Amino acid sequence: MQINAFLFDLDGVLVDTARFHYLGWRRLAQSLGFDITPQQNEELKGVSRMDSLDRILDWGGLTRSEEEKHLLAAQKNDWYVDMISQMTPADVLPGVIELLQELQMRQIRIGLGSASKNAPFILQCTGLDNFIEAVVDGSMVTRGKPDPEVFLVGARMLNTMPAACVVVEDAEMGIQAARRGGMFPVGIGQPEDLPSAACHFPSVASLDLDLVLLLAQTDEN
Ligand code: B16
Ligand code: MG
Repeated sequence: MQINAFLFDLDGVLVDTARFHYLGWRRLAQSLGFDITPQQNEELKGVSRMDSLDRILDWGGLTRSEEEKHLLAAQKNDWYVDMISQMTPADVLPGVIELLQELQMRQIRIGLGSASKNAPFILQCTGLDNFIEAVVDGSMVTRGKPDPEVFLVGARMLNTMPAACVVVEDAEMGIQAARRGGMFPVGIGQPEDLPSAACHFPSVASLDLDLVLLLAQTDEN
């Protein structure tokens, strides 16, 4: 199948916002009397805001009512938005602009499938909104990754068949979402962290576009 669209995850692929999520969640945990480690933060990659909070409260051995949880999540998000509002085009990860330009030259359409409700704001701060035709963020879907909804909606917005899409993701749950949606999943990171990916690259800067297109176009899954 001819590939005619790429759907990108945001955090960990186009920009590094994981460090800001960590600072926000850590501050929240500390305000509740415990701490979270960088390893625990890794487990929150690609996980929605409320699901992240549930995991964190669990790690701290705490339970909170739904109303309290919404207040805690809003507090963390206020701190997080303060940090991401300082982002500029310089915060786009290496190799990303070059890849997006190359895709545009080859007339391959570009979409975003992110769990983050802040995705449109981050795209605007970093200038990435100039490249991305279809944005699907956490406020537009009801089921989080590994459900394929976020990518299926993106494919539909781009008028593309799922089998004609490549998904670029840094989280195993996102890779699984792409697989379930019938798309070709490219992992950014280490193979041991992304066992379901069809191929891997350590970073977007090292992604070999010709190789990905060759593999995706001959993929029989
Ligand atoms: P927000 P992605 C995800 O973004 C992050 O990886 C994850 O850590 C975060 O909790 C989630 O977005 C929700 O973000 O609180 O801004 O709505 O990797 O799917 O682009
Ligand atoms: Mg991610």
